[in-house]
Amino acid sequence: MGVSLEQRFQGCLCGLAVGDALGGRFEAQSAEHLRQRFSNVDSLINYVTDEIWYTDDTQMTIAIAEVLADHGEILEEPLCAAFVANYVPSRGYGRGARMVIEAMEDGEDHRAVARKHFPGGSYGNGAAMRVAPVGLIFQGNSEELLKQAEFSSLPTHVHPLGIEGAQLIAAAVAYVTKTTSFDRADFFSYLLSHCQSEDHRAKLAAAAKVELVEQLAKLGNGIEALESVPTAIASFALTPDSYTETIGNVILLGGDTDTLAAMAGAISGAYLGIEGIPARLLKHLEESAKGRSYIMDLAKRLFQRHQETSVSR
Ligand code: RVK
Ligand code: MG
Ligand code: MG
Repeated sequence: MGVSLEQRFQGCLCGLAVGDALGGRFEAQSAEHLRQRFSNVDSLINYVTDEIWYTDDTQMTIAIAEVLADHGEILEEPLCAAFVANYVPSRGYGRGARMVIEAMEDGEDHRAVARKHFPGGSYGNGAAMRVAPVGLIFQGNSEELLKQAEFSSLPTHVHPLGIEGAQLIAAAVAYVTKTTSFDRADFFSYLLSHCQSEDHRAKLAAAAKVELVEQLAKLGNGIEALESVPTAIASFALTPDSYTETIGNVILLGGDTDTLAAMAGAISGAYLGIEGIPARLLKHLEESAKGRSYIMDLAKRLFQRHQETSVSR
């Protein structure tokens, strides 16, 4: 396919940001409403004629990518500092995530907040939506990938199902980053081998059976990791050669559209590379202080870090 590793790093981060920003326009809308507005994915993509702004998904991904580019691994203190430095609440955060980051900001015991704000901690998709850079950096080492994905989750998501959602997205990104010719059966068997719980295993097994766009909806469109991670993975596996179909098909499911498209877009971008994202979509991604150019540059820094450290791993 001739896609360089650096292009895949850029495709992953930009694919995530564009999916998040486009999906963010339709967050919490119903599938019925979206289907009335847009007859197909093309009409949804053509709808983008002005600047699109990303949400917390990209903002927290930027924080993780910054830590990995600077340190080559997830370190708790720099990660919490990066979450705080990148925190703009108006971008839209999960209720629990907001409480934890504000505790970090105020120097309170944020670990206790993360353990207690929901029973057993959060199983929201907030750890999965931001984990893609871990998949890029640790693509060559499954054990380290699972550990680092967990470390990247823990500040806000201590529930095992939230952590596992992040591990599965990191594994999906790692797999496709190393793949030139997509093999659906091998992809799902690789991911199933990374499952820890019966819940995620059953959901992923259902995702592996999805062969038509119409079957995606039954996997879920919710804010919980279990209701969105398998859906995003299945959407990519349905249309591995099309970034727009991969993000468009999950946006048209309604619900947690920004996060579904962020996760699906990260996987698709890591497989197809930056050239796989239509230039007219990328051009409309916000060009703020940490907008398109910053994200492209961050992907380069991440790539350089990977090249330096992969030799020693
Ligand atoms: C606004 C019961 C639980 C739970 C538990 C539910 C942004 C809660 C992004 C909670 C993403 C929600 C999303 C999200 C990411 C989680 N018991 N309910 N143990 N654990 N929930 O607050 O970062 O959009 O309803 O930790 O995972 O675009 O409010 O945040 O769509 O899941 O938020 O979990 O959210 P949080 P998050
Ligand atoms: Mg969001
Ligand atoms: Mg969301």
